[in-house]
Amino acid sequence: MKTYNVAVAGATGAVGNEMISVLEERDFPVKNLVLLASSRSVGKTLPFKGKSVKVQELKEDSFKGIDIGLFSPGGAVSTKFAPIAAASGCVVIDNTSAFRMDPDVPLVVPEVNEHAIAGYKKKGIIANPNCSTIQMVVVLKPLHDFAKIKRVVVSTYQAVSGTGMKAIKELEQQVLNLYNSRKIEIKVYPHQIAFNCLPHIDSFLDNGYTKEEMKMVNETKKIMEDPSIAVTATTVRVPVFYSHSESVNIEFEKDVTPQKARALLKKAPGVKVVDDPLKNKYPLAINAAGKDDTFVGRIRRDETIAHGLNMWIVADNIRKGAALNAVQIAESLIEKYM
Ligand code: NAP
Ligand code: 3JN
Repeated sequence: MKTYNVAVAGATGAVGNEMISVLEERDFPVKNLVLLASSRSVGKTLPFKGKSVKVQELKEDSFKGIDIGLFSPGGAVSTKFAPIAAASGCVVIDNTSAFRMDPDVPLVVPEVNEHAIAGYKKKGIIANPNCSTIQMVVVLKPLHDFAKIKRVVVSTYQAVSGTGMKAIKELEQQVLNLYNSRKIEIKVYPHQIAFNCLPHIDSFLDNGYTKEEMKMVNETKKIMEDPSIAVTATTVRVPVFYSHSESVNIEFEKDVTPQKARALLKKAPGVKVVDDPLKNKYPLAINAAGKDDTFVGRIRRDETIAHGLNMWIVADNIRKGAALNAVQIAESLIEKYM
């Protein structure tokens, strides 16, 4: 079997760590694994397949001989280093927003638009969408193919792991200190996140939406290859460690009964229907954490419009929302093109 030299850039972060685990779990054909982070992490080691791998500083010459680069070092670092890596012959799969809307960079969720991977030849870069978009489009796609979606109204309930390691620690610290009647530190978010909900993810734009909300709007159109789908989003941070939940309202061009939607989604790749509310069965963040599938339930008619459904979509934001989706892209890439 052919094997590949793989680099993980941002290896010490929440996404990078999960990428290493997913490569191991899925037995990705790795010849040599190179782990890259900032100079702060030089000297650290991370486990891969029973061995300790040293973390190296990400530098311009880090990609010589590397076939595939899985990137999550933040937008500014990707903007600088992804083209450098691509110029040395490495195909970059980038988890940041740096290249997502570049028309010469495919934005891929394999269950939805795997064919778009072919476009990597233009710049040597494939973009991984935002986590909130990924879990929504794997559910929207089979419904759109059946009844054409006109409009989507989504509200998200996003876990703190979406903000990285420092936010996971901040929620832990705030919960422990509040229980012990001690002062809490507020560093990562503008407000206390423990026992709170913040309608504010990423920075605010001139139109009153946040960048996270506009990512959902624009990325959905690109991945679904249909700019006519209207999307409006409200993104909210909640005190959950792993898995994003979403309330999604969809308006279709023709009728889709809840039964038909369940039947379509039961056959959809990467989707699990959990929808038996009378037995208290619906998707939950704590059940989705650590899983690969996107879970959907509470499927019911929107009784206020002609052809509408409401549903609840949950997935592990660090796995399907980031690391797993990137490794699935890499799997398609090597199967079809390398
Ligand atoms: P994190 O836990 O804070 O980790 C950040 C990683 O980037 C660490 O490995 C860090 O290394 C590295 N890094 C930072 N500055 C660097 C530099 N100058 N040179 C090299 N490496 C550098 O964050 P995360 O949650 O893993 O997220 C990282 C990025 O992934 C985000 O900024 C975002 O763009 C993307 N992301 C995407 C999704 C998605 O929706 N698909 C979800 C979450 C995150 P050190 O440990 O050495 O500082
Ligand atoms: O907040 C979340 O739940 C997901 C966060 C994603 C994120 C965080 C910092 C920078 C991104 C992203 O993937 O869109 C970025 C970015 O690259 O813009």
